[in-house]
Amino acid sequence: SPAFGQADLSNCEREQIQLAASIQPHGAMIVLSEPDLIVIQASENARSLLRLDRDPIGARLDELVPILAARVRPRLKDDLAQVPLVLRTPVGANSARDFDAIVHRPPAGGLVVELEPWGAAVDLSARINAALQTIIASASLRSLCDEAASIFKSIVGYDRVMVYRFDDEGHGEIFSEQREPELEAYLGNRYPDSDIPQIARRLYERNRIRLLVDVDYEPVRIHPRTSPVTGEDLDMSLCSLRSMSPIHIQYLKNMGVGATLVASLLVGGRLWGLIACHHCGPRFVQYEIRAVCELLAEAVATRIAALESFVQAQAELSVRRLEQRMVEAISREGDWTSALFDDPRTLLQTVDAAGAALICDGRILTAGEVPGTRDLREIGAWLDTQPRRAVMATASLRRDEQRLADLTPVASGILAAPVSSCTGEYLIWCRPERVRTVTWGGNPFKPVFSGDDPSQLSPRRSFAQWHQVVEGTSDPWTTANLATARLIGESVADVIQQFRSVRVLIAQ
Ligand code: BLA
Repeated sequence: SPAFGQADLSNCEREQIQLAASIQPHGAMIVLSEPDLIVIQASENARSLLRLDRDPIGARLDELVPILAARVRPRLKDDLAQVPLVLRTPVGANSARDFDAIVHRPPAGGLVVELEPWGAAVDLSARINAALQTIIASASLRSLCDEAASIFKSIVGYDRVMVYRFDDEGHGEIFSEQREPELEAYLGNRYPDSDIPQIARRLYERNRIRLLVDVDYEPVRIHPRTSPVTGEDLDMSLCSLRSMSPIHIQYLKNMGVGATLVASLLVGGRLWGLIACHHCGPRFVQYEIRAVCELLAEAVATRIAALESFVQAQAELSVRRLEQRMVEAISREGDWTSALFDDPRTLLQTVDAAGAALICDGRILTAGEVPGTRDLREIGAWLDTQPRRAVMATASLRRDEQRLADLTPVASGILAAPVSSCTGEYLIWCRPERVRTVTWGGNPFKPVFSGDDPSQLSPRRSFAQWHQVVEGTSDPWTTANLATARLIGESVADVIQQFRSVRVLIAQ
């Protein structure tokens, strides 16, 4: 894998971003051996930024910054592997200046102390309270994410705040946005999964908030580069001052962004999305406020989980009602399919499909946007050739069956449930190709740049890239969609079986 800063666009997804070996210059870092607290590594700006009276390497913390040593020592038995300890400490000759000392212990050992300028005390308790109330009261994902963007904008004051949401394949969408009016809107734009490498995503699951103070910074090296104790590069996964990937920085520069603050949204242990704040010029946010952002992001993520499970519970309830309507229809000796198709909202909305069709008893019934009858029979015949499951799904029918490529505009995505043991009998849902459903101010297909030089990375270009990646696919079917489709399929299969046995009885 390419070392930090050595990646190009051909291998940037493997860049070892946690081994940055450098920091951003607004703070300084020292690494201490334990338990004697001797400085074994330091950022090259430590002496000047902290106004130390000697070179820190090899010095005892007790002599270098006695007050910090006195505060850190009693906490050495704490578990500092996941959650850092934060101590506001005067540092420097004659205690020149207050710093936030952010202390944690990376897996290989050694104690990392990051020192950041300490801003004036702020009392955010009233705002936090109000924000939490708003988050908890949000009744839909839409209002929750819109509120989250406003809350973050008012607390951190960046020029643009976006809620960036991932789909099941890792592609991203700007789901909510608050911005200064003079900025171009990104709302609704979508970006390929490759814009945020897997290594970065794993890192963001552990380190929930990242600050980039000034895209034009000169990284400050850590010296010596490898730890004399472990012989390894420092694992900077949990460092606040970690220098960021030059490729990503180039991307931000191309976008005209000066500074970023990004919080992770973890739902059910998965990176659901990001709250990304962008500022046009440099911007620093002190630790205390970042901690508030982390807390609020956690509250937003918890609310997302609750709303998603509520939506799923609602879907299950509507399927139960649907089942009841079908059973009633049979007992009235009417046509049970009317329960499905007279008002097809349950059928379509519970799985977010644009169209649905039932192929059964030699008939085809449809709702919404579906291919023609003959094409539907072709789909049924193709499904017969596939491994039989309670639900079968594809987001790209064209990729799975070239012969059905013409159906892409209406039925890129197919979700199907067998409704009887007979061949060719299915309940089928369709989704259109998703490229059609997104817009960009201007023509996304117009080549903006070509070549694979990071200096040309831009949101517009990566939006166009996204189009190439997802061409011929629908929005992916989610686990929840599959679960709901399975329930509906099973209900319909039950009803068909009952109906057929009733017919057999009547015929006898
Ligand atoms: C990281 N790329 C990121 C992050 C975002 C984006 C949001 C996370 C930054 C953070 O959490 O601090 C992408 N940002 C966007 C997009 C928009 C935006 C799409 O504002 C649109 C409005 N980036 C590329 C390519 C590569 C790449 C092609 O576009 C190489 C594969 C790499 N992106 C890359 C790396 C990181 C990143 C290495 C990690 C940065 C770090 O944490 O050091």
